[in-house]
Amino acid sequence: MSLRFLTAGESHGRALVGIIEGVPAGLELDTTQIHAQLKRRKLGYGRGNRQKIETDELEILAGVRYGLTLGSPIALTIANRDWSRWTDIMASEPPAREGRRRVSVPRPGHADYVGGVKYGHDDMRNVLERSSARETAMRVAIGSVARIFLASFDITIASRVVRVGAVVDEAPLAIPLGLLNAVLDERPLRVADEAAEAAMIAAVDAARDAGDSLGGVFEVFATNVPIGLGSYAQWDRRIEAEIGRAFLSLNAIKGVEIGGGFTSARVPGSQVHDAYLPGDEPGRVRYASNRSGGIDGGMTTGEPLVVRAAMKPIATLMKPLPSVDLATNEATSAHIERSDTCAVPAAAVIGESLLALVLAEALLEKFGGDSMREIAPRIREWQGAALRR
Ligand code: EPS
Repeated sequence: MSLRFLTAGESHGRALVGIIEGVPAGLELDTTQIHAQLKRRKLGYGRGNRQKIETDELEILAGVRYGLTLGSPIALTIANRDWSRWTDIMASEPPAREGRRRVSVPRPGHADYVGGVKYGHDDMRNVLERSSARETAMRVAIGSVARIFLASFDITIASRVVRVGAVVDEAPLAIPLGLLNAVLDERPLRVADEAAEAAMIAAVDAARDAGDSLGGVFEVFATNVPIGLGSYAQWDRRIEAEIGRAFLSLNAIKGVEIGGGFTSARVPGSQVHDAYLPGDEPGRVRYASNRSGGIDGGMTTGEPLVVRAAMKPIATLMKPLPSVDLATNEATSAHIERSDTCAVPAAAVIGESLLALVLAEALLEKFGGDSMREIAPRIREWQGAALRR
């Protein structure tokens, strides 16, 4: 494992904390680029009020000196501004008075009930504080370090939303991948087709009015990815396995597709596999299509990576489902926490960071090295060879 990271922190605790280990020395890193990604995570029509409270101020506590990584673990924190209103409820020391904001009625679809059983928590706030999607702010911060590493090699990542609830954007993507984020960061739901986005906005409004929530589907793209990342040689080195794991680790994700995904299961091979055309030099080919989503046989092909993920609707419903008060075993309505109606655009932005972490790990695994000075020439030489195809 060339690159690994951990996060810590509860949604209304003092702060989120993250450590990323394995970043090569000599990478230019400043908080401006990371803040820009954290800001993008907060966007999206249907996001809850927490996004208005938090400013996601990031601090680098270790691993960087004079704007350059040292090769040692990079430690990051993001303070929770909401903490100032939760200091007694989320205090690490024993409280003067117990019981405020205690949760004994689990929200169907969230971690509350199963987490309470697993860890022996009678107060399920001990579960929901960590299972909250607030944690994804730190995963975006850490993923942004990986993204900055990839950008050194012109590998870029973008995303779009293709479904919210029953409404789908089925129009062919007309925006070049290199412009996608610049255009869609300005859109309420990150949707390329504006007519479809208007229908999605109406669906979000209807869900909010009904005290309900909506999920959807988003796509994440990576371009200029070198050929040959991952491997067919061992099950756990197939890069689509790492991508699937990364995306399924994100709150509320219930499905992941690479390229044609489930469509590939419905059509014959002659309409799935990407034919080869003569390349610009012996030994290399050009692809007639990219239905593989940039991955064949466990390895990147050099074509754009295309990952699609399905997000279930947010579990907190303002018109709650039936649940049980586990303190009295009486049937009642589920607990309500402040929440979003729809967070699919946020999940798309978070997915960009998750893909960046997988690709950074795969690059370091193939090209090795402790410093940018050592690694960069190898990667650029490989990219040059691939581009000459
Ligand atoms: C979120 C933070 C949370 C929620 C939401 C998204 O903050 P709070 O609980 O204080 O409102 O708003 O989390 C969920 C929808 C969830 O199910 O966990 C965030 O930062 O993305």
